[in-house]
Amino acid sequence: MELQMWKEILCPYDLAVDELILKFTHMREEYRKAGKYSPIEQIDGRVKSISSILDKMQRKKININEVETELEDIAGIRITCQFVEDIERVVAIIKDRSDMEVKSIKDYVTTAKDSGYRSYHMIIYYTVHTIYGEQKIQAEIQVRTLAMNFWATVEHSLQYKYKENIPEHISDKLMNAADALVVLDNEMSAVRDEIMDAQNSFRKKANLVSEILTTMQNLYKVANKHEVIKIQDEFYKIYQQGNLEQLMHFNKQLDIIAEGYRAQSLS
Ligand code: 0O2
Repeated sequence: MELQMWKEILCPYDLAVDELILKFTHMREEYRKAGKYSPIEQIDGRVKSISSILDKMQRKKININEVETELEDIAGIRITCQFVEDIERVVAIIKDRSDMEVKSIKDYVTTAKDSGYRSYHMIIYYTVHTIYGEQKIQAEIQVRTLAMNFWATVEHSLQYKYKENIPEHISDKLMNAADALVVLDNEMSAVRDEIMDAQNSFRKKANLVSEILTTMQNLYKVANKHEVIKIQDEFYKIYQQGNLEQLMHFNKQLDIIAEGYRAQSLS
């Protein structure tokens, strides 16, 4: 097939990957802005390269006419989570969405592959709108923890070097590492609540400080400079004390002052 034809075939997959990355990234930001814990930590995506498509077609004996139906992972999204428990939350979110229809699932988290590989795979149908109209395509979403991702990334690069024949002493070590990562994931789950609490307070504080700074910036434009400097000094004092409750109280007081100036400017 000509290169130009490949580019045309792959164009809707490029769009799907861009859209899906944007949607999951936005989802993560929504959680964070609301001061909530996000089950999504990292999002990556790619359209399979033409050479990888050709390799897989050869390996799976797929005819060129059936490439889009038989190759389910031309568009690939990878969602990385901090904890194993987050994987099922992400899966539930995807199942619940009306713009992503789940076609099939492979749960290599409950049952790892023989290689030691662990990850949760979902094949979804996703509709994109191109200049030629709507197109329903397939995409693979891999959901895994940071630890599982570390292992898979390293092992994938070894597969690239050794093709199918990773030497036994290396695959033994990889199996040991895979077992160790299960232990690591379980240990991290045991302190999940602690870590989530710490991360939530950190984000809440960051959101609050950003809100306060925006209000102060607006006050600079309308309020008496001396008053703003006094408010600013007060803010630094409270910030240094590091007490979230006090910062929240300060933010409320600041809102009342800002509201006063707003009302004045309207009258
Ligand atoms: P790439 O380069 O990542 O795109 P299979 O028949 O097992 O080869 P299939 O039927 O497509 O693959 O489904 P499966 O098992 O769900 O695997 C899909 C993808 O999962 C693979 O895509 C890999 O990305 C990843 N994967 C599966 N098994 C392993 C493994 O043992 N180690 C690592 N590191 N990744 C794995 P591709 O097209 O094979 O590769």
